[in-house]
Amino acid sequence: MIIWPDFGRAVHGPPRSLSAYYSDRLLTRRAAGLVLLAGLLLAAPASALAALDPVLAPLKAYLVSQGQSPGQAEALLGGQGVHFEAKLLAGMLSRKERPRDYRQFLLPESVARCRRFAQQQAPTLAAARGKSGVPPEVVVAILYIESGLGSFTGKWPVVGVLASQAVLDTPLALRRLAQVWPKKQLAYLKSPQCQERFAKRAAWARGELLGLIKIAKQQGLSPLSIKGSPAGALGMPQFMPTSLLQWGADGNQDGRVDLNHTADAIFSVANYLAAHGWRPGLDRQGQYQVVYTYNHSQAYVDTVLDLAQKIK
Ligand SMILES: [Ca+2]
Repeated sequence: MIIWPDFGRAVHGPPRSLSAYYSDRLLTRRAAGLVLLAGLLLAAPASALAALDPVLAPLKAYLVSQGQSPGQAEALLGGQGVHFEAKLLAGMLSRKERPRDYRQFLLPESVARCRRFAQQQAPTLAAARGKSGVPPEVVVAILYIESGLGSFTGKWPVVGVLASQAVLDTPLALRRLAQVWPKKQLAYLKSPQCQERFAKRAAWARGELLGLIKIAKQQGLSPLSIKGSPAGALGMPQFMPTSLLQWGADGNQDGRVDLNHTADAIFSVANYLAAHGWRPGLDRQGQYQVVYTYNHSQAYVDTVLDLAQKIK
């Protein structure tokens, strides 16, 4: 579930309200935000911000406003490997998302791999079906397309990629982005459409960053240890953090949801689909509508349902 608010994919829950810390020329409360932001930066001890990438520094005040201690916020944003991912973002955001080629997922070897997985995990898949009504082949098809059944869950530090997206509505981030942005598309970077898109994405990413912090706390992990996709999606089903919090399920009943664990991943996908309307006996159109909530792509949904049919 790679959730891109600006590409029309699923966003779960309403956009988070923007903090005044982030008000800048992209938003309406421009002057007040800049003054407040400048004040916050000046008020912080110079040494405290030394380890922080200056582009990410505004997030510290936001995290503190959301209940983190200054020390926690600093440790997080100044953590190893955490910096503004200008090149990654320029690559992701400077062009329209290209339609993905889904044909590979329907090749005979893909189907064979899914069938082997379905056999190996038959008891877990059956238990998940018993609880949710979602058939094994649909769960397996989604896990295969999302992460190759766990082979590609992403190696990006999720704090860094979410924090980078969370400051997309600040002037400093835009300046850094402009340095690596394709020259032919610089006019777009400065356009109101782009600024509106970035403001939405930043608000979304701040919510996901808070979600990630919550997950880490629940699981007794450092948020800095969590790896995921370039957008911040996690584990075999590629849930965003807030989706994990809302629909993650503890399949192996060890008291925590670990989406890199097969049983938890299976139960979480089944739980998500059931919560979004999957019922036994749904026709193809009904199934389509449910899977579409997972990823707003026609090609994606068709491939999930076609692959499921072949696995069966
Ligand atoms: Ca578990």
